Amino acid sequence: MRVLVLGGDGYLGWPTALHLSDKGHEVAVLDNFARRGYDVELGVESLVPIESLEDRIAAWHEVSGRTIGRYEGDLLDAEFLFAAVRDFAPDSIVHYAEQRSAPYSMIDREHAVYTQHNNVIGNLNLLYAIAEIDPSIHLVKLGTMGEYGTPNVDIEEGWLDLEHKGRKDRVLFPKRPGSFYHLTKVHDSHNIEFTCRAWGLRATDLNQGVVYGQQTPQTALDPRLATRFDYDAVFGTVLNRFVIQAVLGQPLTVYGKGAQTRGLIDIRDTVECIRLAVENPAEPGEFRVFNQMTESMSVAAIADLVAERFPGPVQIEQLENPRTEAPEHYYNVQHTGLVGLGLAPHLLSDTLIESMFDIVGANKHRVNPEKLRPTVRWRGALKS
Ligand code: NAD
Ligand code: USQ
Repeated sequence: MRVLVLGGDGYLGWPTALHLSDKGHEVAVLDNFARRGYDVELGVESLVPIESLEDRIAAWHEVSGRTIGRYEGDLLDAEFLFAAVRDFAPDSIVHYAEQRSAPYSMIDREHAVYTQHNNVIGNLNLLYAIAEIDPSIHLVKLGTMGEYGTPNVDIEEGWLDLEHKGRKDRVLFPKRPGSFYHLTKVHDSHNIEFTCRAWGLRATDLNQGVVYGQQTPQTALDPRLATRFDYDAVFGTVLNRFVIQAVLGQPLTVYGKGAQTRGLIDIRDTVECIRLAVENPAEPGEFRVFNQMTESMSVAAIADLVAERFPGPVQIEQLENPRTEAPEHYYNVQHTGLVGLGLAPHLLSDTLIESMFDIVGANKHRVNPEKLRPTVRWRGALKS
């Protein structure tokens, strides 16, 4: 199949492009390098050095003999986006190209507006491009488990069968997101569901949990194929940060008591989930939702796991939580859809964490320890 990966220069987009190319698909990536720009803005860089997109693609050609196409530009530039979709004529578009950090979206008004504009309008431009150029293109959109928040009932896969005052309907599962970033994914889901209903588009919305890990079989083939690995308090995700903090001899920064629970997924499963979604498309007019996570764990349990596996002393520190989130809550998520398509999850009981210690150890001189502590507070940018 022909697959266009939007955000293909990012943490997940690049390994996804490699995985799909490795499996024999014709792949092109599109990116505006906004993510590399946030690094400059925040004064940080990926823990593992990454090559330019051009050099990565050349390295993949050298290693595999396969070619990946490249489009450099912004989803907000509709003319560019339409031209890219027309030129590549994909069967499927995988959409990763959004500002994805919750803390970044909560820095201040400008960052909230940027995030909502970039994500919601970029996605809307894409829906128009698909509808006008070829409505049979299958959209595989990255959403987030954080769309649901932490309701006091089981979380279903996107839809809820509802009985109210004796009548029944099937409705989108209620959403209660926890940041302006997470809210963009809710807005996207609504826009996508509407276009499936109104225009007959076909889409898979993947509500993904927190991703951990840095290597896939393809990125490990050559150092030039490495994907980025974020450790800072704005873009680093929790398990990756705890592994890095352990190796640096820094305390693991548990926010609050750490009783908040999140869905998790190994990066190797992320890329496989995308392949499964692409190869098993939604029907025309269908808005299909999968919860893309493989296990749930509290933040405190993640810290304990890292401390237990690390072959040295580890200190766990409970910081005042800079975010506004439920300190303790019920959490039970349905996530059988992707397993039904054939996903065989890698769980944390595998040896992954140990292999991450080595990657971090080899690059730890690149860390700026000042960037490890959280500085963005959910209430911080408000005047009162
Ligand atoms: P990332 O920031 O590393 O990658 C996103 C890429 O999209 C970047 O390369 C960026 O330059 C590009 N981009 C952003 N806005 C763009 C625009 N307007 N036009 C063109 N390109 C643009 O993020 P990631 O960690 O790879 O996440 C990818 C997707 O998966 C995001 O949508 C994110 O919300 C979702 N997701 C990520 C995680 C996680 O733990 N990393 C978990 C759940 C969901
Ligand atoms: N946390 C800590 N200490 C840290 C970092 C985080 O206790 O040093 C806690 C947070 O308070 C939160 C949890 O760990 O309760 C997860 O935080 P995170 O930064 O790992 O993840 P989050 O902000 O939710 O965002 C990440 C990705 C985002 C994706 C989301 C999936 O950046 O793109 O959408 O994970 S989910 O969490 O399912 O919504």
